Amino acid sequence: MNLEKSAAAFEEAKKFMPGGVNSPVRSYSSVDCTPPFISHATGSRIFDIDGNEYIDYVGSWGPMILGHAHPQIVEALKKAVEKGTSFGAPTELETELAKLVQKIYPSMEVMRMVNSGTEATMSAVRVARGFTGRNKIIKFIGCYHGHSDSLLVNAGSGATTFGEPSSPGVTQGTAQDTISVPYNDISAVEKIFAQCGEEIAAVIVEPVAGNMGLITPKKNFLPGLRKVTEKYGAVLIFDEVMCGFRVALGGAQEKYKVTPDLTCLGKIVGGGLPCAVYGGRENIMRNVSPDGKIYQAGTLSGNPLAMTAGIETLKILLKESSFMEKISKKTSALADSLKIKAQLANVEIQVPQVGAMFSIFFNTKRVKNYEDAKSSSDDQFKMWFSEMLKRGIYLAPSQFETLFVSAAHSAEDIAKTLEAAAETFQIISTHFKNEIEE
Ligand code: HOZ
Repeated sequence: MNLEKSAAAFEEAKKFMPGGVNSPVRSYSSVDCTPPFISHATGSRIFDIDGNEYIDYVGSWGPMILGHAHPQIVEALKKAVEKGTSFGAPTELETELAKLVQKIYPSMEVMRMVNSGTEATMSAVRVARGFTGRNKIIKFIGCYHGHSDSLLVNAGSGATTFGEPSSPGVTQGTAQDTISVPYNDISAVEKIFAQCGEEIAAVIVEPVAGNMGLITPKKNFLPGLRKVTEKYGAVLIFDEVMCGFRVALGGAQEKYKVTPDLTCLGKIVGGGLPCAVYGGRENIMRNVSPDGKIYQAGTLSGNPLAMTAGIETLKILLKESSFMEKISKKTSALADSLKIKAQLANVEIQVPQVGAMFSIFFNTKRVKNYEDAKSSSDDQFKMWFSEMLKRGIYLAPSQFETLFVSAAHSAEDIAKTLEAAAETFQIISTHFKNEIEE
């Protein structure tokens, strides 16, 4: 695979941006590869400036559930762009998107549009603090809720990939109000509530964790969080930025039948444009300015292009009643086949999957939390990643991320992916066997 042009573009970019990128994981430094610089993408395929074509399982880190450049969305955006790109004033589009979101997420009685998942979670935490008059929050080790200070403590995703789960620059004063607990450990949460429950404003959780690889909630975990937060009057926040419209149309709250007080959505809700939403119980959300005193604002919030892409995406998702069932079946068949290919090559992997999300851990045991995820083999993953890339399969360059299947992935795409995986597992098997024998 030739990446000459990408390598040159990367060198040029490094002069102007830290690591040559605008989001750390894109630098590929964790996998010692040159990141392909992208020229365009369509359907399930993404193309780099060197002319390489890949089957894409990153999907812009989640939003592209319909595949890239979906014709209906492109058409709608073309029309919208001609009417102006930003007004900083109310439009009917915002209410139209809000109605669609509420139809799918009835718990979001009142909501606010923002521009990114980081903004949504940061604002939801502020609202929870303002509403309860309390300071402390509980988050889970390895969950990533964007890069606001309170939430960048024991965080997953790039923060873990680059070895800084608690970032320098977050003051001790801020960090001390964030209590971190192992994911899936309900008794640890109950113990903390028993110690200082009256000081806790909120519990924020990825109800299906996607930023330490994919980790599913144990049966008692989400109901347990609901119960304990209710008991102590704390706000339960579901960060469904990644798993919303992915594990079920109505996200984890629909799938696991646990209703949070506040929900954060992002990625798919903006159809690939910068957009996120936070919202929930009316009596909480009415405290947001100008109805209430909790301040949050944004020039580009409710931007007409983002609203348009979001509206078209949700309309398509709602139109076909079997959409989620089909995409989930496709993803689970892929996950099962990957396990079989690995077994045939004597490579031990775990492939957790829910809905249209899956990930691969080079681990002999089921991964239930951050500690388990961290015990996965980094060397095997690096080899897996680079060999798959050479074979035209575009994966996330870290085990602490999730992979996404779109409606555009065809049977041929899946077959090609499995063929590449079978060859790659064989290479891993031979390499690591030799390493042990040496
Ligand atoms: N850490 C983000 C996904 N979990 C990466 C986003 C990006 O690089 O675009």
